[in-house]
Amino acid sequence: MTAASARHFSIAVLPGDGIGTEVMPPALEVVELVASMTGFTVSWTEYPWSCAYYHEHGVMMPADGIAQLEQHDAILLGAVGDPSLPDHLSLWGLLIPIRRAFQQYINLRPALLLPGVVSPLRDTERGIDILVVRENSEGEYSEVGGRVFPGTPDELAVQEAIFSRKGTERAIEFAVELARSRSGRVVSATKSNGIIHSMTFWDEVFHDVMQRHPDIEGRLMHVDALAARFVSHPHDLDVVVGSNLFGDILTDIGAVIVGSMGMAPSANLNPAGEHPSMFEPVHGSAPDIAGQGIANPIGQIWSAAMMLDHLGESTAHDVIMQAIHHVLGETAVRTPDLGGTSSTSEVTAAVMSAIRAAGAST
Ligand code: GGG
Repeated sequence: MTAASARHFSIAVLPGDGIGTEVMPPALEVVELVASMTGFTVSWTEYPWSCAYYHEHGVMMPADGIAQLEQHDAILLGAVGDPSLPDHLSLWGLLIPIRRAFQQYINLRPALLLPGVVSPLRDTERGIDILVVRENSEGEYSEVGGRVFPGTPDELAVQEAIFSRKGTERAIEFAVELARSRSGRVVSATKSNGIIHSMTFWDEVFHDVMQRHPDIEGRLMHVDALAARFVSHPHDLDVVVGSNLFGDILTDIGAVIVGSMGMAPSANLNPAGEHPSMFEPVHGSAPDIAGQGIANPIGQIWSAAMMLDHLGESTAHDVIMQAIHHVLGETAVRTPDLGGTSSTSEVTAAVMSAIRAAGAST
């Protein structure tokens, strides 16, 4: 990573596949606008690494891909995956190597119900504002294991999950610090009744961390009960911390209860700032709607706003978020996933116009 000169940022752009290539231009357009309004500059370097790239080159990114990305202050990613390639090849060929090489051990995923958005849940009067901290570098996402007797009736597969004290502790510590700035409560997702080695270890580390923070209320919940709680009592939840797999599953629930997978943002953070962090919507490449111009750009725009906040441009972040609030809360402009009829470009235009209007009135 280069030393970011004052208020200029070099950003690596990986649109990826499917709707990733459709929602990325809106996010760049929005960032350019807030940059010009709030006084910073951005240079974009686009990398075509994707399933299409794989079909041409046999790899998701070149051998020096990580070194190329390291030159940038942050990475903005769209979506990766295509039916023409098994998902584990695209995920392990691009996203996971980036997360691990850059020690992006926190995946921060907000589930926030915005005004004007209809949740599938009946009772949302008390709001939904959950922040999930997903451990992002180890856990169940592991290449340790293998197959024995392939292609025979005795075939078997072994998949090991890896939980280190360091990796578990730093994810829980991160969640505790977040909780301190919010409700003071953390719920930890476990399943130690069934998964008796790694999850009892996770619980033990959670207890150890909580002992160091007596001001924070910590609670362990089995992930099945917690998943149900996301649906039955989302207003009771604030900061939730979970392993790589549990965090991934809980955040899909989080995304749909606040209206749509198309809106959920995420940040893959290297908290020490030694390497670039990566920002991407929770949604995938959605081949079913790709090419129709109806993908919701808000997840990508919101992810870009999280990137700006991470880079220290909190005013720009707030301007974007206010514009999103305005479009959803005050207008009927929304894509079909939110029950509307607007296109990707109409939603983008509405966000841009709300940003301009906010700029004109200050
Ligand atoms: N924008 C997110 C995306 O493309 N995700 C693809 C995927 O398979 N992600 C799995 C994961 O985040 O663990």
